[in-house]
Amino acid sequence: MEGRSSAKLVAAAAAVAVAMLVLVPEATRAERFIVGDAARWTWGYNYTDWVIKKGPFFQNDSLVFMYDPPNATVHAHSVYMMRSAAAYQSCNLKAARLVANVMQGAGQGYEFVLKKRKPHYFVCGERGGIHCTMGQMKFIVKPKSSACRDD
Ligand SMILES: *[C@@H]1O[C@H](CO)[C@@H](O)[C@H](O)[C@H]1NC(C)=O
Ligand SMILES: *[C@@H]1O[C@H](CO)[C@@H](O)[C@H](O)[C@H]1NC(C)=O
Ligand SMILES: *[C@@H]1O[C@H](CO)[C@@H](O)[C@H](O)[C@H]1NC(C)=O
Ligand SMILES: [Cu+2]
Repeated sequence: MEGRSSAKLVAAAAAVAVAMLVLVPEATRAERFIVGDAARWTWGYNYTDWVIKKGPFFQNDSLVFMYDPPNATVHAHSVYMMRSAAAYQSCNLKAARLVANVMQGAGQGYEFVLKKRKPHYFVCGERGGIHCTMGQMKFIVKPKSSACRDD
């Protein structure tokens, strides 16, 4: 009798453990990435290459843009989101949306949560697009569904 009820308890505990393993990760396993890692958000770093090495990215992961506010020796940077692949390709900022201004990369940086499963076209908007064209300060991230996270 006693053996059977403790076996039941063990089975119930195991069922709860399995349920938690299945349910918890989806809701909580968002990752946080410092864009460019040690290089941070700066002129001349290859962010396209960084995306290839860091990816895939999943929905609700976040990207942190870190850059110092401008002064006599530090150049200004910013973060814009392009509305189309064509604008991204040509670094045409006309219709771009400001994500973080030249001051917002300071301190802990500016955190952008990848809420939507669509391509996000990030660029630096400084010097009329020159940081985007010449400075390589541009990259595309298309988050996958978190259900596909397999690690
Ligand atoms: C940046 O990295 C990408 C992907 O690895 C590569 O295709 C591209 O040629 C690199 N750009 C430069 C300017 O080196
Ligand atoms: C992403 O986060 C939001 C808000 O915290 C949450 O409502 C949503 O279910 C999450 N989506 C995924 C796919 O994890
Ligand atoms: C400019 O900013 C950088 C980084 O925040 C800082 O290290 C440097 O001392 C500042 N220079 C001047 C001239 O204020
Ligand atoms: Cu820049």
